Amino acid sequence: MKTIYNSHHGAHAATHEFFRGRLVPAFEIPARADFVLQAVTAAELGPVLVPVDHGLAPLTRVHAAPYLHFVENAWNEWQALGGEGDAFPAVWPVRGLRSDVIPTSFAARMGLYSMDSGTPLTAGSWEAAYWGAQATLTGLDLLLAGERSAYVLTRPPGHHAASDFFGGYCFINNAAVAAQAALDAGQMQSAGQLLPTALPIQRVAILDVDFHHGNGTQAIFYDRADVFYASVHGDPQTEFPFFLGHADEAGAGAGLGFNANFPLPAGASNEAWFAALEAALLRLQDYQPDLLIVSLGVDTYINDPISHFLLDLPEFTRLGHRLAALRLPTLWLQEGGYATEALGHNVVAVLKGFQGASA
Ligand code: SP5
Ligand code: ZN
Repeated sequence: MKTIYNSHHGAHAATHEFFRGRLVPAFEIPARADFVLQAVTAAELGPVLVPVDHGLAPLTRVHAAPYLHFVENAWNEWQALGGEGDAFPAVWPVRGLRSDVIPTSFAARMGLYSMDSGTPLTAGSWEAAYWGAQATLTGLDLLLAGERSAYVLTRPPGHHAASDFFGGYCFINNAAVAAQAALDAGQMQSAGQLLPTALPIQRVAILDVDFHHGNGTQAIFYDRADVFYASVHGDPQTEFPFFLGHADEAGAGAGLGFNANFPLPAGASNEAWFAALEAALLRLQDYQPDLLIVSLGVDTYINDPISHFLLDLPEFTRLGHRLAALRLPTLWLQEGGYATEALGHNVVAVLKGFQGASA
């Protein structure tokens, strides 16, 4: 399996984040990807490629242009104001306040375009996130050309980012960018504007196995039938992102029936986790997707410092093995996972499990 490595990820390097009234050392740090790259190389998973630039257009298919423009320029605005250290939002347009008038104030726009104060915006956030999306699109190209799978090694992660806000360490929703680009490629193909590839895509499934619910991905496709989203995650009653991810969120309008959430209590057993996965996969297989995108967070790991599931190496291998049995072209996207030194081993266990089974 080829790895597409976002070699710009280190440009996003927060030192601290807010937690319980204090700045604590950041969890989503460059060392995460460094450890994964090391493990991928040591395990001889396959060639490691750099991203090809596909430009901004595929990002604007799922993100609002003013939002992308804001993130791209936020650091310079912050610097011009004399901002010291990383930028954090402090005020949000909650219920009853207006979000249709875009204030000129930078502080106000930080809030308008974000969901939490736990996501530092740094000098290189845009650069890292932009190239993460490009790495994602480069991985998708491999699948469109007929490869069985590819792994996108990137950070910051993406699944909490919605059409017009960042949060949960995420700025650009890579899973959404990939799903939309895959559908757009399928569309061009049926219109005869593109040479037939090995893979005509009309239906995309996104399986999100990160500990946290992918509120951004769900929201982007909530009213659509051409992308099915399924997630197994910590119950939003107690876990981030708190305000989305309940079992009764089934999609809306044309999208009704194409969203499936499987929340589990913190501390859920591995047996419960795999039972929820099976329930998600039943729904996913009913959908008969042409392409599978996996939001691969390994913060489900038993020793993750901010999450509360109990998966360990054998379970990660089992996950990979199980998903191989779906026999779908599979794009793996790196999401969360904060037990930094174990991260590479956990990811490689999943991908080796997948490869071993599909060999
Ligand atoms: C992609 C992803 O996994 N995003 C997760 C975002 C979680 N944000 C809230 C984290 C709060 C962590 N504070 C825990 C401190 C424990 N001492
Ligand atoms: Zn997570």
